[in-house]
This record gives sequence, structure tokens and C-alpha cells, in this order.
Amino acid sequence: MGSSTSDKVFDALETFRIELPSWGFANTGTRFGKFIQPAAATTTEEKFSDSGQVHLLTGVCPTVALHVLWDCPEGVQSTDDIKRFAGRYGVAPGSINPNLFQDQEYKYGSFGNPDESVRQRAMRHTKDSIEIARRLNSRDISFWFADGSNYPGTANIRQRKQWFMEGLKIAHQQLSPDQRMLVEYKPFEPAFYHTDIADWGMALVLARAAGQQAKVLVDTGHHYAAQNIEQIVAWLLSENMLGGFHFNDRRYADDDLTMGSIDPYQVFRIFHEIHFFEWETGQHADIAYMVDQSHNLKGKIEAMIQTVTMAQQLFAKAALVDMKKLATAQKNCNLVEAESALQDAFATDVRPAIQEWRESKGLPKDPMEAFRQSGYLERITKERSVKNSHNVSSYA
Ligand code: LRH
Ligand code: MN
Repeated sequence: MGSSTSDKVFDALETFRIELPSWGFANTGTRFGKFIQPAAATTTEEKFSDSGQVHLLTGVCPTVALHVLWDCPEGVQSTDDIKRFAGRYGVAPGSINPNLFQDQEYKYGSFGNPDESVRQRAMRHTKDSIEIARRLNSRDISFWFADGSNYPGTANIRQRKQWFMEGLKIAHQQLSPDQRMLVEYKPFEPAFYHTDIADWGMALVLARAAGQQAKVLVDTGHHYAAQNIEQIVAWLLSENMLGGFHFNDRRYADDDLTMGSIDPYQVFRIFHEIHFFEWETGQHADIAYMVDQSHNLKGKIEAMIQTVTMAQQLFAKAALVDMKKLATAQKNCNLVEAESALQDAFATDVRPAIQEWRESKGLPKDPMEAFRQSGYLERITKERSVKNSHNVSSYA
């Protein structure tokens, strides 16, 4: 492999970090049931232990995203425990996700609920979540709202938009200067007629109105199949409104499958738009790369290792695009030349260079093999199987 290629791969991997979701280690399922795994994590400490294992083996996922109701059983009072877990397992608490969709009170919405007392309840949970982030030195508070309706005429869409404007403004006022709020959009599910924050444009309008520290979060599973996600990414970069990603993959809807398992070229095209933006503008894109997946069938830790190593591969491949050649071809409308600049990079096998980079960092060449040899899975299976056999932790 040309020296410049492995240099480019090394440079790309040097800064690439991706955050793991605590809920990716827990027993999750679909509305048609969940398949309990004896080794699954049910406690916050176990989720830190498992994400710590993945970081130990890959070296590139130093933070774990937390979902307040699932990981902070005592709310703000849980932060001391979480700091202890972070110290013990070598991963820091990452983005804090308020949960404004699980409680019965949110049947008709949270920030968009016609009942003011429910909107106030949602704001109290939001303020607690921002306080939890402050105490854990977490920079990002990541908002996703299930709010919407199931039948035409049942919701005043403009009124609900106004309540979201007001709610997100108040939330923004609670932020410390170094904190950010990320607004995640989703076209449908669990609402099946309208969702209040359904696409990137709605999220951008609300984030911009909330304040300077509000950005848009792109969950790759939250798009109609025909949507051009990398164009949305290019626009958000151009508007300086891209705050982060929830990576996963899908064949149909928000399937939350492992990243790059269905359409790796999709993720490559997204990473390309980011590298191209940074090359052309000289700016560093301040983006939180995060995973948001649920592993119903695959072993959860293996699925996470697969995801992290796939993310490294696709980020490194995208760093190989010859930007000069591409820009010239674009300017001259030399279509084949331009397209092949991406295809040549995507076709490059970067795995040998990635293994070299891992060795240069004292990391195992093959994290998956190292995990299988570690005995970690056997140990946690013994420790957790009894508890898991009669403890069905809720997800959906
Ligand atoms: C909603 C979503 C959101 C999370 C949840 C676990 O579909 O993507 O980011 O809160 O999944
Ligand atoms: Mn998500």
C-alpha cells in the first residue's frame, strides 16, 4: 500500500472517536418481543463495564451515551455513582439523553402536549437532564421527541410547533457556556400521522431559534429510503448547524441495525462530505460521532466491536479521496473522473493500515478476535445469566 495511503489512514484514525450507546448493551427488542441474552447489561455499571471493554480493545470509544431514565435511576443523585463507574471502567459519560417518551403522561406528547402541566413536567425532566450533564462534565444534551399524532385533524401542528419553540428556548437558557443541545429529527414512529420534529429542516428551524449552542443531530435511520442523507449533511455543514450523528443501518425503516451492514457506501458518502468540507474550508467540523443501535439478535458486545471497526474503515476510506482531482473534475464537469475519485477510495482495502495503526498504539490488531480470546463474555454470562433469566428490562 502506497506510503501516502497509510499516512492518510493513520491521520484519519488519529482523531476519529465514536461514542457508544449504553442501551446498545441492554436487552432490547421490537413490539413483537425481545430475545433475552444472558450476558446482556441491565445495570448502569454493567453498561459502563461493557463499553469499557470495547474501548479497551479498540481505543476509539472513550465515552458512553446515557439515557436518563434507563441509566440514572436516582436522577441527578445518580451522578456520583456514574463518576465512580467511569473511573472504574475507563470510559467517560458522554451525551445525556432526556427521556420524554416513556412515561404514561406523554401519551399526547411532551413539549407538544396540549396539557400545560405535562409540558411543565417535561421541562422539569429537561432541567434535571441538563444538571446531570453539568455534574458529569458532559458537553451534549441530546433531545429526541416522540411527539406527534396518529390521525388527521387530531393535532394543531402550528400550535405544537410554537410550544416546541418556547420549550427549546427555555432549555437553551439552562445550558452552561460549554454545553450544546442537539435536536434529533425523525419522520415517524411511534407517531404514524405526523411527528412534530419530522425532518432536518424542522430541527434546524427549532435549533436556530433556541440559540447559538443548539445544533441538529442526524440519525441515519430517521430518513425515508429515497432521501439523500449526505446532501442533508452537506447543507447542515454549510449552515454550521451539524452537531452530531446517530449511526446505524436499515433496510426499511428505523431498523437500528449495525452500521454499514446494509449500505456501507451510504456512510462513506456521509464521511466524504465531512472530509470534503474540512478540505475545502480548512475548518474543523465539530461533530459528535455516536452509535444508536439495538442488537436484538447479535451478541451485543460483538455487534459494538463490529460497528466501531466498520466506522473506522469507512472514515479512513473516505479520507483517501483525492480532493484536488475531485475538485478539478467537478469544476470541469468530468463526471466519470469525479465519481471514480470516490469509488477508488471506497474500493481501497484499508484494513492492513488500520491494523498497523492499532499496533502502533499498543492495541490488538483484531479487536474481535481479542474479545473472543479475553474470556470477558464467559465471565459476564456467568455473573448475569441468573439475573437476566427473570429480569426483563423494559425497552419497548
Ligand atoms: C429514537 C432514537 C433516539 C433515542 C432512541 C433510543 O428512534 O433514535 O435517538 O433516544 O432511539
Ligand atoms: Mn437516535
